[in-house]
Amino acid sequence: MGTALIYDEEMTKYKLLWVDPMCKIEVPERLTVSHEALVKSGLADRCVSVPVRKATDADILLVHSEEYLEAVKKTPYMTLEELKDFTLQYGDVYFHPNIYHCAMLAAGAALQLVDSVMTGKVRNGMALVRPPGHHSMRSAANGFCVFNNVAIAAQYAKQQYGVKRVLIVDWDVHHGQGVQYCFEDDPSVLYFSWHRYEHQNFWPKLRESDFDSVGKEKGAGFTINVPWNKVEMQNSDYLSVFCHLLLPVAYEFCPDLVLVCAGFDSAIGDPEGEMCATPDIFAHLTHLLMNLAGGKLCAVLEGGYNLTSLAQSVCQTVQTLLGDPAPRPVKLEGPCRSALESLHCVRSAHRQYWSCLKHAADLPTSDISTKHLKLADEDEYSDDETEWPEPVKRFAPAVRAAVVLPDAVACPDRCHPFTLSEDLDPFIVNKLKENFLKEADDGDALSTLSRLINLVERMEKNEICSGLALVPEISMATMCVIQHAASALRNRVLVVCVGDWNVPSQVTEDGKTLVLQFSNKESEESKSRYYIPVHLKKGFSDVSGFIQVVMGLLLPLGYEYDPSLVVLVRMSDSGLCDSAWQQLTGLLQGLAQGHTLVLMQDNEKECVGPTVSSLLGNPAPSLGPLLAPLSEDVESVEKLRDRLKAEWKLLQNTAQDKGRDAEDQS
Ligand code: Q9C
Ligand code: ZN
Repeated sequence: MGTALIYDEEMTKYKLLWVDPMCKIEVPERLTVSHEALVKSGLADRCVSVPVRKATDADILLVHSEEYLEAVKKTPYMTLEELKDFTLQYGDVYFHPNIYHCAMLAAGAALQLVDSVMTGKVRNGMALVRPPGHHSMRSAANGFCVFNNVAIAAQYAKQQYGVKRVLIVDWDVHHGQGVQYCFEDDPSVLYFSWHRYEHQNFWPKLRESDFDSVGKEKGAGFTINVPWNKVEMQNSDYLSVFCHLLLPVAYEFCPDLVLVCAGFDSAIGDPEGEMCATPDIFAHLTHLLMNLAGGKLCAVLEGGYNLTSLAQSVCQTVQTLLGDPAPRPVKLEGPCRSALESLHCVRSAHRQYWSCLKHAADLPTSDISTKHLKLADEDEYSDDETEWPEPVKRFAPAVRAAVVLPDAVACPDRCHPFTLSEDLDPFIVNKLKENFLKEADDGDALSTLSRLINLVERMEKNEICSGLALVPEISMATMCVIQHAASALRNRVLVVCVGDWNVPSQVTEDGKTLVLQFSNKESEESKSRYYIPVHLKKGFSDVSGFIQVVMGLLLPLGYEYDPSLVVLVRMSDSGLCDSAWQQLTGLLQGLAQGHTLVLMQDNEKECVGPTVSSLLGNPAPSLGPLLAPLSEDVESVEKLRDRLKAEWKLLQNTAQDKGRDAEDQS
């Protein structure tokens, strides 16, 4: 199952023919540099190249009016003066004799992408298109957009394939008001957008881009707007919104298809956005969406006006769609105060619509000013003052998943049966014997532990991406791996334990190991920053409680801790269903460059297949629309978040979390 790449040089063949400072940034090179970067990096070659097609009139009419289509159809025959005049009736857009043709190809490209994904020709894909689409409305061009490519694609998917629920994630830095208008009363399309807003001072300056526009009638709750009221938002601001808002809601919604309005003007260096998120963040945003809808994800280019930042961001997105492990996230701090205020407002505006947000703090309106404030005019942004390091080259190790299995268990397809590549250092063997095998001088156990140590070392060298081991004594194996990785290799290790294991206190003393444990027993409150036990009332039979912990606690902690190895421990009889386990496994691979080592008790053989599938990068099966988590669980998780949020900044999700007189007043 591959990744489609849709591109046609034809879409570079229109440009601004007169002087207009508003439109000069929308240039043909946006497409050529993006495509060339994909070719140069070898990514284009790894994709399935799908040709564009022209959208039909019927396709366009899924979203636009007949009058508007007929009007645009005349533009190829207009003189320069007529084009200028025609342009004047719309905002921030320009026409050209060839733009109608390109706009038909852009919409058609989005439809080809939907066809390729829905028919199973590919798993996911990206369409590089011009003109962009998300600002165009039923009867109006706007913001460089002529036809609303993604809105058309969503309607088409519903009509052509009977898709019941579509999630549209608009990570472009502008509000895709055209998409919002198209679906505001439609509960089958969940539209999420974050956008530079600055209390309604930033284009398109609409009242309805604010957090309290949530959709209308049956569609109430299915429009989610996150206004950025300051510029210079960073990676952690974006990730916070994903973990504490978009992902929980998206999992509850349970889409059959995910469409991304993939604009990269939300990346650093962009003259429009003036944000500070680095191109590698798009690897994570993409990865975090790839286990929804059985992996069916279509990304369609929207904005992006700094050619360097744009090309890098496109590459990060496509490389992630191809399944290569995401890079370690760059410079994660806590979210800034303004981002927290926005997050707080959106969560509370939506708490009546989504059970995962029911517990979100009610908005104390007096505290947060989101009113329309007039800002002082600022100097023009100069993008050549902004610098950022080029993203590190990502590469997928030759071995994606290595397995250490007892002889009686067959090695699953596409896995690498792990054998010792070299004899272990006798010093290590002695230590193993001393620390773990004192009593029984068990040859089998020694061989298993030696293989585990060697596996960890080869993951550290990035020769192997992930691993799975079925072990006779899981506590011993876990301790052995942790000790070696944290002490000998001096790495940070995130241990996620599903089930009851008595975690020895020395493990979490020095900060080299962070343990998050889903335990069936209610335990005493932990005092350690590095040992986090979570107890769910009904164990794992309540999948929504589990997902709530994964999104709201585990992922933020994991991202902030930034481990170089994730050890995922599954005790026997955990009771967690396969699909939830696979979601967990899949999502965790966004951390530590995909270096996940799964340890399972040897009586969990049935779980080998599903686990390996996730380690190989296959999307996890969807969990079905989620119900409300138990209120006791919600409360206990909230208590935990409260205890930890001072030390783990990515756990913050309300305006109060920052404190009143904290450093960040800017
Ligand atoms: N400072 C897209 O990103 N406003 N469209 C330009 C110049 C229009 C953006 C103002 C921005 C349109 C798809
Ligand atoms: Zn944009």
